[in-house]
Amino acid sequence: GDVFDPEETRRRAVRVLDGARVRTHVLTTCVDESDLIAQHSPLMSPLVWDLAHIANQEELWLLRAVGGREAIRPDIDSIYDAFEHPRSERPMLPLLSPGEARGYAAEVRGRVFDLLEVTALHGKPLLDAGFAFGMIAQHEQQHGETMLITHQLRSGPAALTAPAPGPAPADAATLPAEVLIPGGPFVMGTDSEPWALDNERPAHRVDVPPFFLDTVPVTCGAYKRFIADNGYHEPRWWAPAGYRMVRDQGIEAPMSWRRDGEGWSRRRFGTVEPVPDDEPVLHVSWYEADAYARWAGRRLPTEAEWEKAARHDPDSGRSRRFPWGDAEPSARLANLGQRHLRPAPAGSYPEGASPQGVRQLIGDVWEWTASDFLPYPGFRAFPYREYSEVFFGPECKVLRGGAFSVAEVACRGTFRNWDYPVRRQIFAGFRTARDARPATP
Ligand code: AVJ
Ligand code: FE
Repeated sequence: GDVFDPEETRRRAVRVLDGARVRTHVLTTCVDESDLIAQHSPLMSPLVWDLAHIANQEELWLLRAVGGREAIRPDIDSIYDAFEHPRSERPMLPLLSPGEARGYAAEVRGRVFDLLEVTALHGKPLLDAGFAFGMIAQHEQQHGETMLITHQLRSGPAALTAPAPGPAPADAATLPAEVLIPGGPFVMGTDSEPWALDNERPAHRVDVPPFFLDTVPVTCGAYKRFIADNGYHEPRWWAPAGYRMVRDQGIEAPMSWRRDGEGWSRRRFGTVEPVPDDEPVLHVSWYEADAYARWAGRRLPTEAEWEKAARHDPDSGRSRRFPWGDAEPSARLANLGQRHLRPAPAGSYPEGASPQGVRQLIGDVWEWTASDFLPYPGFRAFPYREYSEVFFGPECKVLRGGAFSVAEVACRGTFRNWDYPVRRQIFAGFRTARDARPATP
């Protein structure tokens, strides 16, 4: 890898912390104060809770844990501890007002930049290669995504704007439906990515049998055929708990879709539009993704299959950081960073394709995998059990690849996201796979 350069790491820390704060600012100033303290959905916190929680985590980890500084606001720690209060109850807490929360966040950030200048970025695991600063930038950006979900669920006129992604490239219509990922071992996870979080570690070899993977994510057009084929009413396609969920809740389509004459429309960020056939499907639960795949005669890829397709370079035998290689993402390679408020058409980003030609593995939509969220062999919780470890088990399914809503600092080929299989408000879609070897009779 690169020789570690502390000055370059400091500049990068400033850049990613600034970038996160610019986004937080956009998400918390585009609506008025009453919208910041309102609860737009029982699934989400008031936006002003996220804002002060971002600042409180930054104070806890950077000023107190790294810097050894005395607490600025020890009195509010429990209000902003995500494990003490479920989201639905957060509006009733004695929250900081929007003005107080902004002032607190600015105060913490000013002291963090002072600390960054005088802190050696090595010697302690929290400081190595500036890890804690990278972790806190990723945390703020993860809450940026959470706040974007709140904006999607909020009713009322549009508050956010962004240009639409470009049309699909000319070859999108002629891409093969699936590609073969040859069998064999690859290195999953990482020991070398300096800001990788605990659940991405350690690197370990995994043998993956050959399989076929969809070239692009499943589109709204394809998903409409599943709906039209009565897919939501055929129990044979569904995990039993998933079928109970869709029947009990009367679910007939992805979240935010509405029947519109013969077709479908959807509400997104305060506007209503026809559902575009060529866009990756969004706002489906794991149960819906799993049922669609079975209907299509296929299955969801495992997490190891997904990562092998996204990282393994057959020429060198190495696992790379991204499908296109080791270079940082850019606007030509992937739809990340809330540059757009939607996924790009299926087949977009040919320059970001994997060696086998799989497109849009990074960005656009989170991709549900078949896998439970489990620790890698040799996992060690770091720096706190509540980031990953308390979620390990069969209750959570892994999502990979990031979405248009995900910041570049919080996205890489090893990054693991997870959620409950009923969850629909997240920016999740999927692609399907099948075994390359015929099943033995
Ligand atoms: C990794 C997205 C599941 O938002 O629940 C934010 C990230 N952890 N604050 C979440 C997180 C603590 C986490 N996810
Ligand atoms: Fe958090």
